[in-house]
Amino acid sequence: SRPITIAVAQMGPIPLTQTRADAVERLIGLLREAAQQGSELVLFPECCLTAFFPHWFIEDQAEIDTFFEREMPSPVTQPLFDEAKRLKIGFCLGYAEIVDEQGQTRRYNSSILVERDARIVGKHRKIHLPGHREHRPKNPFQNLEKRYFDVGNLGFQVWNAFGGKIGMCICNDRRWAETYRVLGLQGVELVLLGYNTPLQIPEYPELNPLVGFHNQLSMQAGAYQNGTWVLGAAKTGWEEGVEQLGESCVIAPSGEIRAVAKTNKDELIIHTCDLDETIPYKEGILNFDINRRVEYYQLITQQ
Ligand code: ING
Repeated sequence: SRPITIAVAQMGPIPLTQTRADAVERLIGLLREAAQQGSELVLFPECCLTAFFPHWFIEDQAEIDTFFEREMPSPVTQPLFDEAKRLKIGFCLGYAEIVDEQGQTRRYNSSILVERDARIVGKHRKIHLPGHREHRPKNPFQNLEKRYFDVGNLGFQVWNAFGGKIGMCICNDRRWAETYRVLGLQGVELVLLGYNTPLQIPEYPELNPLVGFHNQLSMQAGAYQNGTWVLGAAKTGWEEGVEQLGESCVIAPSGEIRAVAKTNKDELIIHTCDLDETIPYKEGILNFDINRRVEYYQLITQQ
């Protein structure tokens, strides 16, 4: 068996009044508690340094840019890296990234994978940006990720880290079968993701009662169909007038839900994931080499 003990660190709301330093303090608290309980890796949510700003229409680009990190680590986030290194614990951190690429300013919804020596060993930039580009003033809140972020340009990658093959995706990525399959084709054994998921879907309120079900369904299907662990960390609770789903969870390669968060606040779920639980699926029923019939799948990659 190849056990890895992971802490899924669910976070309650980050109000606009909370500074990045406040948020980092909370992250360090969760990290310390996770280390105390023997975790090697802590999974933090999507955009875990600030309020989830795509929920509001902001006119001024300079104001929008106040939610982004120009460097990682930066002086305000360095204490998290230092404490993690001292405790010999790795982490996965979601944040809004602003970067100059070939002379162009680019803005991504990003996450990094940091090993136990504080080295950044992987980065993902969210590819499936949900919501809408234009302001919808009639909606109780917005989802302007298409307006504020560029589509990620790093693909879906898998890294050799923590003794296994680790992949990342972010929030809406988890709803797309292709996300898990592209990771699965690279042998992923454990997918780390964070999410900010409102409990209301303004355009389709009849789906509101299913938000929790669809969250679990998406991750359970991805896990089973690709023989991988899938761990999801929520930013939950009432954040600036938007109530968000909690139910952070640990999903096994069998598709079973092994652990779910109980509260809508900061909460740790500690779970030891045996990466060898992937074997019966990867070698057997979901063995891509002997069972997959790619000659019939072309439509999937066409517009
Ligand atoms: N949020 C939501 C998510 O994909 C959403 C958007 C909510 C889409 C509910 C569909 C239904 O979980 C982010 N940040 O992607």
